Amino acid sequence: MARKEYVVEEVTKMMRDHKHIRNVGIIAHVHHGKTSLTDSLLARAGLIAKSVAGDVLYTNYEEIEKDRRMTIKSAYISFGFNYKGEDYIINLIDTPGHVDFGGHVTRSMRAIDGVILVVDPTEGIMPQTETVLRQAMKEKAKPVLFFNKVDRLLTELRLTPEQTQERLLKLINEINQMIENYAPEGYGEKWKVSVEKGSVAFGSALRRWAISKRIMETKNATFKQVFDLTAKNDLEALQELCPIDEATLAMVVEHLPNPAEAQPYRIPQIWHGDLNSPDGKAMMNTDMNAKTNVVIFGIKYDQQAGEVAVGRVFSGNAKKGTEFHVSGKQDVQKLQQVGIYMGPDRIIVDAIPAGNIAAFVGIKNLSVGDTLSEDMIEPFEQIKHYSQPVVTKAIEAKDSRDTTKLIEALRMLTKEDPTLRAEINQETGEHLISGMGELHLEIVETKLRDDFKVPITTSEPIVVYHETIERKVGPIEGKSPNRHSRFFVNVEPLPEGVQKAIDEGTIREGKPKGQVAIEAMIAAGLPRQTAKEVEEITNKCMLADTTKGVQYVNEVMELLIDGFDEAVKDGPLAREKVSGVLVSLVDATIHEDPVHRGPAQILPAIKRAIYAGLLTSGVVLEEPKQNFTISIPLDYMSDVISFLQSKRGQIVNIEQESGQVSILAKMPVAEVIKGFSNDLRGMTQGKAIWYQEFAGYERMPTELQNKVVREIRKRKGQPEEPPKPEQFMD
Ligand SMILES: Nc1nc2c(ncn2[C@@H]2O[C@H](COP(=O)(O)OP(=O)(O)OP(=O)(O)O)[C@@H](O)[C@H]2O)c(=O)[nH]1
Ligand SMILES: [Mg+2]
Repeated sequence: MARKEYVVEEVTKMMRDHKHIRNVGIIAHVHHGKTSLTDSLLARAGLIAKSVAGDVLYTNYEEIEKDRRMTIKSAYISFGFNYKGEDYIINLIDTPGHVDFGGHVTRSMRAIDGVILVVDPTEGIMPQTETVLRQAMKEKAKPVLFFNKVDRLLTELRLTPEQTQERLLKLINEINQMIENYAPEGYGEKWKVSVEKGSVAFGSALRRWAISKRIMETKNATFKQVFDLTAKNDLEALQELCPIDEATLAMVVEHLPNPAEAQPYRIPQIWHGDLNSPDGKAMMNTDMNAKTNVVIFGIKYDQQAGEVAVGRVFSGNAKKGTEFHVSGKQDVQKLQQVGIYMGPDRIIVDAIPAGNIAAFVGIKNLSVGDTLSEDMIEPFEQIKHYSQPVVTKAIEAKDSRDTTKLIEALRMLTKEDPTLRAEINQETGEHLISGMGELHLEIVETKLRDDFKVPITTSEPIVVYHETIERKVGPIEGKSPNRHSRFFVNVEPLPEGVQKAIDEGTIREGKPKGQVAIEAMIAAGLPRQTAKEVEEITNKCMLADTTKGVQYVNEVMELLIDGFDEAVKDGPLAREKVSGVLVSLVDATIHEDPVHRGPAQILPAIKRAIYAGLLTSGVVLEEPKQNFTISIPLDYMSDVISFLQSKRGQIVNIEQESGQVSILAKMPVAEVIKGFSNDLRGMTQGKAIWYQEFAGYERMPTELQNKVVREIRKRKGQPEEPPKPEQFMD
């Protein structure tokens, strides 16, 4: 039997034994060595040869990942191993580190109970280190720490043993500080990592060694020996003394919880149904003999099977023929197949019991975050992505006969990756794709060309702006085309705290459901009365109905919501999305005859009122910003700072350490999407290393706004002059 089949057999045998299961994610800043570390675990399971671990980068199996030497998607792999004489299985997720693919990390955190946080101590704690750790904490996934590339401290930085120890201890303190800050209440202290407890390991995934409490105890290894062997460059002896798989697995087995330990505290965090109901109890107890409940956290397209969903089974036993409701919907669908992932391959198995991660085939129209349940249960909390699309490109099939193929490909890609958006510009008919950054879109273009075989042309990148207001106005009137119905609205900025709560997912978009939703709005700073009146939340905008006793308001509410949704998706200034606005309906007269108050009357009426309100208040554009952390030799500092300032950058911090400078600057995305990288590389002779991450939206300088608005309008086939409020008021 091939090794892989043997591993599958081992895994399926073990899947019912909760104590011996670990669901683990590997997370880190880009390139800190997650995939290299994954290799060492796969080598232990016999899936790859020990001699090539750290080189083959098995979970980077897509062509595009090999070409670019980076991970761009999460890879799932289940394998068995023996530790201290007992058999275990790990359902492992190797996540990408680049910020453009951060959505994969967010989604994966739903599936796992613990993480290995990988940190390269030469670079230290980088922006993504903090972001991914925070996401793990939010889903109550417990961390252990792996310092990778420790060889660099010794051979590149040539640190003495004392300096090495000092640097590592300082980093451990900083990470524990972050754990304390971000851990769910009651877990800060418990989840701190420590060398003495054995939840920290130091090593090199590339050179296949690591030292930890376990290695010190079982092999009598010391740091001194590690230093001596590194100095002698005796890698073989080092690997023999400090086996990396043993060090890593010991942390995973000893410190990360098994599913039966984790589910009792994770379920209340991610599922808000009744914990005392039969399904609630089943999930709290990881009961594999109860009804089956699953959360889908990934969708993949497969040549043979089509749409394959990847999910975590929280209770029951998922098998062929199980009938599922999707996210609380009435109708049921039959599961056709379950399987486990082994990196690129999906292997069909008979059943997947509670506490494991599995692949599901045959349930149609699933989206990431959906709940599959045998009973109709309250769906799991939405999976909230933190970043927002900031760059758009227009995209066209070179041959118009490929247009249908292009649309289908985009549909699949946006399903797989909910952080990618694809839209059609109704005026110009062009397809627009929006993503987290340039790399994100570049990967999509490559996939369209290479995987879907659609030759395409694309535009230059375009920035995604928002429209918002800074003062309250109203009541402003909007009339229906037949003039029989009128709506009066106030528009005002939505309080900061409320916007933040929507960003963070504590307030959910859509129609607020129940007292919990109202309390969340109040806690975020919305007055109690307003919170009770909110009818809809879209694009970080709210519609509240403050009217009392106005006839027929309830009858037309669904239409008002549709009109509001349309208005905020397509703002009046530049037809960009409106963000951060509270629209309150304060009065209305509505025609008594339903024939005269259909969609053709009500939608334009409420839209006109909202547009007139926004324009009267003075709509402003907000532009996306990114924080850049740029590391350069000291000599280039003043040139780089002037360059950043010439691009409207704001220098936030400058740190110096042994001839290197690290500059933190907040940059407008508009200034960095064209030629910025080449310029920065050129002026530093290729010595600059930088990372960027989303830093939110900020108001554009007034002197630039006018020009930008005209450019956007022109591009969208609109008259260049933005409309006046009166145009919507007559
Ligand atoms: N010196 C040294 N280099 C390492 C070590 N581990 C990994 N690398 C190198 O670091 C680079 C990134 O390694 P990966 O394992 O791909 O890192 P990653 O975190 O998976 O990267 P992304 O998934 O793209 O974020 C590769 O060139 C590796 O060879 C190590 O222990 N020492
Ligand atoms: Mg990787």
